[in-house]
Parts: sequence; structure tokens; C-alpha cells
Amino acid sequence: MSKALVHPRVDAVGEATARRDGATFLAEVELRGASAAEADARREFAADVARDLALRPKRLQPKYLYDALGSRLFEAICELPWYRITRAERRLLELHAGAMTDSIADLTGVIELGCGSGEKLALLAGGMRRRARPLRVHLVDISPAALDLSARTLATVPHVSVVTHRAAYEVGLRQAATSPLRHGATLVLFLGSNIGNFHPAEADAFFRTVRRALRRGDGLLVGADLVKPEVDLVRAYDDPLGVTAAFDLNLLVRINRELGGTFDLADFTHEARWNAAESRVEMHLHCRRSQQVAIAAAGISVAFEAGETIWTESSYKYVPDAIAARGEAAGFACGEQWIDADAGFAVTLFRVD
Ligand code: AVJ
Repeated sequence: MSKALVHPRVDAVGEATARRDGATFLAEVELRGASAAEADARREFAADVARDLALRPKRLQPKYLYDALGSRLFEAICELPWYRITRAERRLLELHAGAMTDSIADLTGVIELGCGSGEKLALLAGGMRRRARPLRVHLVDISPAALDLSARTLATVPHVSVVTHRAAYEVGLRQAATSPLRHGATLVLFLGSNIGNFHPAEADAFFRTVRRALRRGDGLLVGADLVKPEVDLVRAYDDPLGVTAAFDLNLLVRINRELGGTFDLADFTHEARWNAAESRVEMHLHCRRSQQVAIAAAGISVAFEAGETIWTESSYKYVPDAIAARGEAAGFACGEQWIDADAGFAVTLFRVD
């Protein structure tokens, strides 16, 4: 994302009004008993929303899709017949957990970035064949709901101790990798095709960040969805039950609730597009009619034209060699790739040699 700050277009009077309302709104939030950390998080959310809605095309960051309801809706998406990522990856982990963990000698620590429900990590930990020492698991996620759920799931796995980090990937990774309790080898997990949310330059930067946090003998396991026919890709992101639409639209519900937004949900529809040139599925919220939307805590009033969209997410789709090349460019050695040809999904092991 460009680092130039683009300020939302608002007229002087509107801006002053919006600012006062925003300050009032945030003060009320704090009075309602939100912690200082929550207030900070909300201010950052407000600043990101103000910056991203001023871009052309308008954008919102996918990480904000995961409030309590959004996380539940995402769990529901994973059960949809048209969204095969979760089941394909689970199959691969069930079949190959032993081989995946055996390839890292003296494995004592696992760091999962974006832990979701913790179920995959439980499969992997449960499938570890040789376990000389207890496994220390670090869960990194920005969603407290996801951390809670994962910690509870992992509590049922013997010889595993859990540390949670409510943080973005990079910060959580740094916290976990610099843990004074670190000994033996570490395996970082980046599953569920979360890599797909990164634009190419961000994906490269991500691989380099993980590489820097690791030492010789450590590993990185990446799950990535593969390119497949357009009809299948679009159905996976615009399902006939409307669950993905609810997931996408919930971002506007969240802005209304947390930032005092005035989005009328009836005016926006969910859209999924396959962008073949960029090899990504894009989610957009399409605005049906021209209108003005105020977001008090962000201090903005945003003009929408009929047909304009807010781009909320990209899910890049890979071919297996492209995943390997990304990791190798960051200095990893590419180990084995386990592929589910039916659903089109790959789990790739990288090693620090
Ligand atoms: C969790 C980012 C991997 O991109 O497939 C599911 C999120 N968005 N349906 C994905 C998502 C719409 C998902 N990731």
C-alpha cells in the first residue's frame, strides 16, 4: 500500500462537524468502559478507514472483516460446499502430519500466524510421531475470539502448552520468536491460504520477515489455494447461500457500530470477481445509488457514486512452483509440497538450511 496519506475530501463545515462528532463518539466509547487498548485499536481502525476510503478505488482492509461476528461467519464459510480450502488443507494435514513435522529435527516450538479455530494445529500436534519434549505453541491472531477458540481447542491436545499473542503477524512473530523459553527448532505455520491476502510485494516481504525471525534448522509451512477454473473460484467467494456476502457486508455493520457510520446495508451488494491478469479473486462491496456516508469516529463524510465499489479483499491463487519461488527468493530452501489435486490446494514446507 502506498505510504502517501490521502485525505478524504470533505467540505470545511462538514469536516468540523464530523471532527466534533468523532471526538464525542470516541469519548462515549471510552465512557462505555472500553479499555485503553480497545480505544487505541478503534482509533487505528478509524484512521485506516478514513485513509482507505479516500483511495481510488475505495478500499477497506480485509483484517477488519474479523470481529466476533465476522469470525463466526468465516467459520461458516469453511463449512460451505463451494469453499473447499479448509477441508482440502485438513485432509492434507491428516494424511501427512507425521511427514510434515518429522522433517524438522528436534521440533519444540510452533508459531501459528492467523490461528483461526486451532483445529489444524491440533491435527498437526496430534500427528507428531516423535515428541521428546512438550510442544510450546504460540498463537498469533488479531481476533480475541479466534485466540480463545484456538486455545480451547488445543487444551485437549496432550503435552502442548499455549501462549497467545493478540497482534498482527509481524509483531506476534517477533514476540514469539524472541521468547526467552525458545530452544530446539521452531516451525512457523501460515495456513488456510492466508498468504492469498497479500499482494505480491507484501508476500515477498512476509517471507523475508519470517526468514529473519528464524534460525538454521527451523521451518515454515505454507498452505496456498491453487489456480482453478473461474466458475469454481467465483462460487467459492460468492456462494449461493449468501454467507460470504454476509461476511463482506458485516464490515459495514462493524463500521456503523464501532465508528458511528451511517452505511445503509440495503444500498450495498457483495461481488466476487476473478482478476486473471493478477491471478486473484477480488471481493467488492458494490454501491447501488449515489449517496453520502458519514463515519463520525473517522471524521469523514464520503461520497459514493452509483456503481462504485469498495474493494475489501484479494485472494491470490498460486501454481505450486510460484509458491516455492517466493520462499526461495527470501532465502528459504523449498522442501516437500503436498498437493490436493481434487480441490486444488498445496501445503509447502520451507526450511532454513
Ligand atoms: C482466510 C484469507 C484465506 O481469502 O479465502 C473467505 C478469506 N474471504 N471467503 C480467503 C475469505 C472470503 C480467506 N482467507
